Amino acid sequence: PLVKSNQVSIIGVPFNGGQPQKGVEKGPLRLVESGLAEQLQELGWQVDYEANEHIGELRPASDPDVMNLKQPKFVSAVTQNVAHQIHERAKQGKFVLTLGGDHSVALATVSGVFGSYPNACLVWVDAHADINTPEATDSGNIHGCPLSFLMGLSTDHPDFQWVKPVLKSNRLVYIGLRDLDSYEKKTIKSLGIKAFTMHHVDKYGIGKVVDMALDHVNPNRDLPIHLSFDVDALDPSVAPSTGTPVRGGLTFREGHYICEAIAETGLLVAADIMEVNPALEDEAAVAQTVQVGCSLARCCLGETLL
Ligand code: 5AB
Ligand code: MN
Ligand code: MN
Ligand code: MN
Repeated sequence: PLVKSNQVSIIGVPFNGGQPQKGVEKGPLRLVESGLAEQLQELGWQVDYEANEHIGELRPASDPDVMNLKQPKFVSAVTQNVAHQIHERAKQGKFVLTLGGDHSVALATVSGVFGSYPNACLVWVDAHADINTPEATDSGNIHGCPLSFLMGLSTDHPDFQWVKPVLKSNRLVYIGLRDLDSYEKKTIKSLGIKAFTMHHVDKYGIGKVVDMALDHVNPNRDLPIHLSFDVDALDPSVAPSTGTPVRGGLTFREGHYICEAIAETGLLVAADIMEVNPALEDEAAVAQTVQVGCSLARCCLGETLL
């Protein structure tokens, strides 16, 4: 395995500034309170946990929209900060497990992980493509934009000059897409980004889809892998407590299979579990979503490998 230790660094990012709904900042603590760290210890990992409970203090007094984007200074300050933290942990040879928080936090995870592993590839599991530019976004919510910054498609926004274009189009693959904006469709086609939508999951089955996805971004199975898992990739019946649910998603097993199969390569160096929102739906739905988040994380760390 590429991770040089049995150490996992859990990075909690209690942040909601990339979208309008309150509650997603409570995701990391709920995942940890439900026993995630202990569960990983039981799998043989040495676990440390950084809660980042004070990142809310990075909110500036005034944060008007800039180039359509909402709360750009808050998102930028938090993600730049956490990017450094993640880079440090990855450099120490630790597996980095980031708990969101909304998906704008991927600005931090991908910047930090690719800072340590420049030849890494990114598997993005999501109902959405999260590749809007400031010009293209209709919502202005930055959780729908991180990949455009990370790929260098948005270079002129004053608040995100720190984000380096670390991600090449042939090192990104999507699984689970089913709700794309027209600009996103055009971009995926024109850049030739490999995308396995739910249509492809139905057509080929999840086993073949993961094989094909890895064949594309990691043909010789020798590059580090970063998995960014937005729980809205799962069907809302599986993960109801999330801000932007879309019907027709991955089943419980399909979601877990992705994590298991990638863990099995021995190349996984970082995983993000994003967009769990404990303030949405009833308490049973929240408990279900939190449990699914924990079990996806455990699968990333080898739970189901023999
Ligand atoms: B998520 C939408 N494309 O830009 C936009 O949940 C949705 O991190 C973005 O995948 C969803 O607002 C962002 C309509
Ligand atoms: Mn997302
Ligand atoms: Mn999504
Ligand atoms: Mn979402």
